[in-house]
Amino acid sequence: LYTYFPGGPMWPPFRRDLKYAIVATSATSIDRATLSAVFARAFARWSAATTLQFAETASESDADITIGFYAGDHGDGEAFDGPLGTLAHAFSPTDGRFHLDAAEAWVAADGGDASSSPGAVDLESVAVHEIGHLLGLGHSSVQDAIMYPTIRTGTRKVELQTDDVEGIQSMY
Ligand code: TQI
Ligand code: CA
Ligand code: ZN
Ligand code: ZN
Repeated sequence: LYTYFPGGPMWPPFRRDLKYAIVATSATSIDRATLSAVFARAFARWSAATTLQFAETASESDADITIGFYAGDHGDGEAFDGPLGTLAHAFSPTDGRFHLDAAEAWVAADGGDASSSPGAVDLESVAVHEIGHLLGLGHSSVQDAIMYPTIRTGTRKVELQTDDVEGIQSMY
């Protein structure tokens, strides 16, 4: 079953149009257009299940959600750890920070399977999971759910499952 973050933080009812900005990309080799497309697909999966809408903005000061790639200690007390281990983290509502470990071998698949190269991590799969956290979901005990706490490397898991949909629809 799905869970919430402790205390059940959520985006308030008058905030249904959320803007996100991709603010730190110098630490990844994935090009900007590909990043925009991957994050747009990941947000679209959650907006399809709720009344929430997401739009990318170029202006960090306009953004509710900020996305960036960082290596090692990046100033928020949650240092990244190099390849594998922690892949990414997101803060609970309404903080909006979503950080990805620049040291991962990120793969931006265009709808097909993730690369099977050793240690490859599918960016869209991690994005869909972290957006769940940004919206206030904790981890699920359902193994197929997007919000389950582990994923096999080299696999792609991007479709919301019934458990994820029930979790998010209980909030939004
Ligand atoms: N990052 C953890 C995560 O997002 C951070 C974390 C650990 C956490 N404990 C938490 C977040 C408790 C909220 C509540 O789950 S991670 C996966 C998965 C990670 C893991 O790098 O381990 C994904 C990031 F589920 F696949 F294992 C994204 Cl998809
Ligand atoms: Ca790592
Ligand atoms: Zn961070
Ligand atoms: Zn998680």
